[in-house]
Amino acid sequence: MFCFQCQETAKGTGCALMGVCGKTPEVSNIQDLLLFVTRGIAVYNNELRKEGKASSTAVKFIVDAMFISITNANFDFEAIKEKVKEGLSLKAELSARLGNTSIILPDECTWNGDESGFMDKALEVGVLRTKDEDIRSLKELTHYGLKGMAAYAEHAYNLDKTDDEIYMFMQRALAEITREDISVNELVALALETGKYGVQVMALLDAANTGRFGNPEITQVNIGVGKNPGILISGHDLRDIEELLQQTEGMGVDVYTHSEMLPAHYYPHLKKYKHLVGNYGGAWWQQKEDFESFNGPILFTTNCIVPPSKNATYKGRIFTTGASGLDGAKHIPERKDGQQKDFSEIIEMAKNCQAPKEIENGTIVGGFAHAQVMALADKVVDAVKSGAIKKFFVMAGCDGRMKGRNYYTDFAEALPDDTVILTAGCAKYRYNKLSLGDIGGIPRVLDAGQCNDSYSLAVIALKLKEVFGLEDINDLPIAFNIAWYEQKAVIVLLALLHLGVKNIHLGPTLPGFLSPNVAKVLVENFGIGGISSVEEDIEMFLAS
Ligand code: FSO
Ligand code: SF4
Repeated sequence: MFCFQCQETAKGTGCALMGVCGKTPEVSNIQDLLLFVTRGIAVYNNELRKEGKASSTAVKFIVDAMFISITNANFDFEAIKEKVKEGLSLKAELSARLGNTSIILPDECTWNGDESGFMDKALEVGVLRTKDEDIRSLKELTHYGLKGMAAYAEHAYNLDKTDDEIYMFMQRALAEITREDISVNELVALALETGKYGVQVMALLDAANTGRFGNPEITQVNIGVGKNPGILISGHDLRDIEELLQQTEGMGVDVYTHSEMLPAHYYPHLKKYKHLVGNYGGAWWQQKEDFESFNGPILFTTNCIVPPSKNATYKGRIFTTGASGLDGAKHIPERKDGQQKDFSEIIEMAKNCQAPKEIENGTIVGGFAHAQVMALADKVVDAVKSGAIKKFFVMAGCDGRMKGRNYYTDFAEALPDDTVILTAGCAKYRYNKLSLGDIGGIPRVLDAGQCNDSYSLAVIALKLKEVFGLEDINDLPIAFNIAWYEQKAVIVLLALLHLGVKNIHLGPTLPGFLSPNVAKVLVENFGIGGISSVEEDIEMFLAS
């Protein structure tokens, strides 16, 4: 195995023996094979599109497969192997549909090995198949951006929002990645173009979420517990939580969110359910402790899963659905024929469980997505004009296990009182329970929602640029100090670069998949930087 797609990659360079995330070599290799087959499907469908014969099944397959291979999403070897087989039959179908072609087909298209050859082939087709480190770095940068894009496209798809332009780009980009003769310049352009579609997919998902559930609004979310048994729902899929809320209504079972599902509480059409009682625990990486004390079943709708320890008492209480998977956990199948997913087994289990143990109490506030912030625009603009707010700090992104992430708590605490933090994603768990106060009624931490709601932060920035009559987004009093972990953060970063944002600082470490030359391009052209000490960084941000 070789994997260096996330921030926690071993020694900052690559997991080669076992994933720090818990991914075994077998799972890593079969994921590599799945991506290889997926690229072949993309090449075929890209060609078929030119002839007006593209397959929508192929599009859905590509989106699913890319999402499955995101960090922490799917640890189920057998399920991924089945997906490879499905991909091979689909590829054969597309090849037949295309017939004779004048293009030179890559190995991704022509290989059709049977199951006995899967693991040998997998060893040839991973990240290290590309020998030149700069080409490899750029191909993977795009590849990871596409994985993040796939995740967001899948959530939008689940809410019946699709966008052919995005799918067409994904297939074209995957087809480009198969090219052995592609140049560094072509790949830089491809990575930046990925950012363009990153903005588009986040806008699509924003429209899907707000169209169905209403605009997020300021909400106090309970972090304590009630007396009923509960179901804990994690991940990012709002359609899943909606159906779970509908199916649990009147059943004497409460629903709690975990980690990235917290922003569900901000949406009018989800918060109306009285039995959506609160948010339980901390960020994804704290799940081993949180799940023990929760006492009830846990449903993963997406990443981030931490495989449970051998002696974990909650192992039998884990369910997965969608792109997520874990060996030993029950997987809830997809919707069929317009029917909802069937969560009855989880609900029955919950009824026989004890209520969650209280681990904290009180509330946290959120719901500051673009519409809510725009509703407060006059107040915000006045505060900036009067000097009450000197600077905004975008601290969106992810949380993770690494000790160095204490930096973000210390940074938030050390920021002067006339600054406001704009956040989205699970990065917020490093400071959303601190008492940072408010500025004239505007809380000093404004949480827009999930990591895809970084789109909201961009919309807010663009609006402020307009209000202040500025030419350049970089002239705003906004600093970007972003924490990353997995590939959704990569698409958010590429999207911000596409919007022209410069001088983004990324931590706690720079991506291991950036070769020194590619890192240099990002530093020289976009001012991308790492982090140093809290004191030095605050001084640097406030001076610029
Ligand atoms: Fe966090 Fe995990 Fe949302 Fe990521 S829960 S780390 S960037 O999946 O997607 O913010
Ligand atoms: Fe390592 Fe991250 Fe890959 Fe897991 S996802 S194997 S931790 S680089």
